[in-house]
Amino acid sequence: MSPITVSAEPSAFPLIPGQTALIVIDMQRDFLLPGGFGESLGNDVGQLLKVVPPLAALIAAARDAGILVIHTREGHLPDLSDCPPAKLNRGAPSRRIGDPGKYGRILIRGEYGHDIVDELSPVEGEVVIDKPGKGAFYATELQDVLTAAGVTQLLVTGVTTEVCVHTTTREANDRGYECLVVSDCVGSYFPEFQRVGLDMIKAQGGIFGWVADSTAVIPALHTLALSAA
Ligand code: TIU
Repeated sequence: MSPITVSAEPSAFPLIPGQTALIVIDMQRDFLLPGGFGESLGNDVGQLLKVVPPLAALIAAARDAGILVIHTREGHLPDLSDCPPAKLNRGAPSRRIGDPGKYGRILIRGEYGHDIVDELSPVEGEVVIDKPGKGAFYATELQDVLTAAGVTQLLVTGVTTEVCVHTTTREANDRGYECLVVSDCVGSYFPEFQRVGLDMIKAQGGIFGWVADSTAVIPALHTLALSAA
């Protein structure tokens, strides 16, 4: 089957049937919910919550098209043995990884706050990658999952744009994947980082990826679903 092109910046993005996956980065309660870890650090979680409706629509279109959906969660083992001191000791001393929070121990695997928001829950057959770092390739099985599935094209979504989305996109680009970052399906606590973060990806002829809105990607997924039917 020939590629379906998505209108994107800086150029059209080839969405190749059988070789495309959607990655949903860290849409966790700890980052998104009022009263959670993100908000306790002084962040405006509304900036992230607005990503949920378009991302839910994009995930639904990806499921219809039969493309692989991969979710990631940032977090650590309960004994924190996978959390470097450099990460643990950073940030507000009152709220550190592993401390008790409104939704359980902060960013600890198995806690309520560590899991994905209800609206975007993975369904059976989808891959969930637990990652200790910002990038989804570091110390995870992601590369093996993508290789086994024959994936070369990634639709990248989730939070936050300039942290885990950027790190993962850069890691993927260096590993030879073509990445389309879906602009309204990624979010930052900081509006200026959102804008500049997206600009940085597509600058210099697409220095480490492409950028398009979900209104450009969803019709392409619908075309893919029809061609697969
Ligand atoms: N997922 C992710 O981006 N983790 C962060 O810690 N992001 C912040 O912006 N803090």
